[in-house]
Amino acid sequence: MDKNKIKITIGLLIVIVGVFAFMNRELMKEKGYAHENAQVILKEGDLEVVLNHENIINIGQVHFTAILDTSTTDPEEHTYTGVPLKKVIEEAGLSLDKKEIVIVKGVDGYTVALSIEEVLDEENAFLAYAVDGKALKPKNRGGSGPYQLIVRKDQFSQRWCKFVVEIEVK
Ligand SMILES: Nc1nc2c(c(=O)[nH]1)N[C@H]1C(S)=C(S)[C@@H](COP(=O)(O)O)O[C@H]1N2
Ligand SMILES: [Mo]
Repeated sequence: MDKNKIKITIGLLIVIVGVFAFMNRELMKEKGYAHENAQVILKEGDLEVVLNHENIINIGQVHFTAILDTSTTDPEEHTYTGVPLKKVIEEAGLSLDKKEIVIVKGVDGYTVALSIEEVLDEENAFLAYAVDGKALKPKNRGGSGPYQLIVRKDQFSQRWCKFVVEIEVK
């Protein structure tokens, strides 16, 4: 091969690698991808930060009890494992300063809004990934995970967003 051909080949390879890196970045921001890969997308304005399971575990897990009460089950206490929602937002480098609400979305489009006061209360709003010592399974395996918002102080669990893929501060 002459020098020009080598240069063109190297140039093409760089472009291809760049395109794949870009496509991968876009894919990471996609909700279905996040759900399948136990990632959560955090948003503040135009800023998007993706946290993976390792990032979330590294925040420092806590165990807490909460009473699950759905339309089909009687109230029952469970022990959940997870991290305070406030710390997830901090881990992503986002600020709650001068914000009004935090919007949590599930992969099915279910959306729950929390006030900043609720999020600042580290005994109330959690991002859970296990219940009674078992990992929360994703939607296609009949679970409510891999992440579920738990709002302990809510009497009913309709605001406990299952399959969390996105958290936006506004
Ligand atoms: N992502 C998501 N989270 C959700 C829901 C939902 O449809 N999608 N339903 C809510 C309601 S109304 C209840 S009562 C609880 C428990 O619902 P389940 O009994 O269907 O699990 O989850 C809440 N979280
Ligand atoms: Mo419900």
